[in-house]
Amino acid sequence: MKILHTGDWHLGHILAGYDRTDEHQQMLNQMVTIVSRHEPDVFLLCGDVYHTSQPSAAVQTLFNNTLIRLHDACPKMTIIVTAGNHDSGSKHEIFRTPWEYLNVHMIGTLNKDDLSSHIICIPNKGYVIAIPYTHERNLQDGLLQGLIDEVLAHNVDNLPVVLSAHTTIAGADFAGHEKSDEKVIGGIDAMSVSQIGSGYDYLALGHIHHAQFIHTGKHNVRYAGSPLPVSFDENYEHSVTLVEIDRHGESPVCQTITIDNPRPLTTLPATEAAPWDEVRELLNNFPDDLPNYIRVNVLSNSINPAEARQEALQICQHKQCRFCVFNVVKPDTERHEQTQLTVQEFQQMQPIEVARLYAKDMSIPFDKDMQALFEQTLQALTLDEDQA
Ligand SMILES: [Mn+2]
Repeated sequence: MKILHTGDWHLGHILAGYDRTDEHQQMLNQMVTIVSRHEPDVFLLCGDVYHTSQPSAAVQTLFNNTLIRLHDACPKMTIIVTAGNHDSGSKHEIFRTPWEYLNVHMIGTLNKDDLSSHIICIPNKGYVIAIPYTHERNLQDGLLQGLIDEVLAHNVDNLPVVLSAHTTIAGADFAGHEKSDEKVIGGIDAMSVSQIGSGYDYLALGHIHHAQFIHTGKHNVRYAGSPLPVSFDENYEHSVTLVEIDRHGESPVCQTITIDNPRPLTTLPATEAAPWDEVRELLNNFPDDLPNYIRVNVLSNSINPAEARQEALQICQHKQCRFCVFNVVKPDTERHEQTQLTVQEFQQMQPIEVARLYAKDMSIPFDKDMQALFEQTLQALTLDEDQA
């Protein structure tokens, strides 16, 4: 069985106010080309089709037209699309029945009343157990193992068994994702790969945007990653994965196919932040004809970000690039000099003193107007408290 494993398309994503439809269109064209060239048995899209649960009509049309093009590029191919945490699971299934006429399976929500509906049999090729995003607790009580066992009981021909899920697996490289700690990524609690169960030949994952294998001793648990970067911190190569499995019990053979990004996300400088004079120079020297998105990291404790940002926008005005983010990074020494207080000291301070210290640490001017505003707010709050 040959599977094209992808996920996290995030169609409809707007980056710093810029519409990304053109890039998405070019990425989707590449998908169609890859399908015509490799003719997979299964096209597996593991969640986060859209960036929001309310994609525009135009974005939904773009996706639906793409499904038709993928089908036409390889009519014998089974297309499986699960919903991710960014998608609306119920909307994902609205046209589930008509799509089945084109061998497209739209799996949006976990159907606990009919779990077998998640098993998709690809005649003479293999099985795919397609699980959409669902709260992690739903996956931790042996539910997946039950489904795997059900497939194995029927799999008399020893065909390959693939499981797909949209979740956070502990031990993955989460670079590029916002995290509250090492356990919760993009709002999904991490689970260990052993909690998923065993007996599958390949676990196709969505949610983490960095393409990677999860270390299990075997190369059979993988995030395909997103085909295009969604944030500036996803500064790694983006691709899809072509997976081939001969028979149940045999190791999958994986090949990554790079997706070209017509508008790369570029951070200036590429590594450490630098003073504005240097960054301005980099921006001035940035080639006029490159359409990249730009983020700058400026090292400073005194800069006026509004003014400097305006200057950056002016420099970019006559270039093809799209200026996005002006990020001010404080020098290390400054950051370390931040005020440290004991709990006792803190409790003895007046609110205005705390505010003054905070403003100093954050390099926010705390002038007479700000002081007056603070006193006013404090008074209003104290009044509220008294009334309550
Ligand atoms: Mn995603």
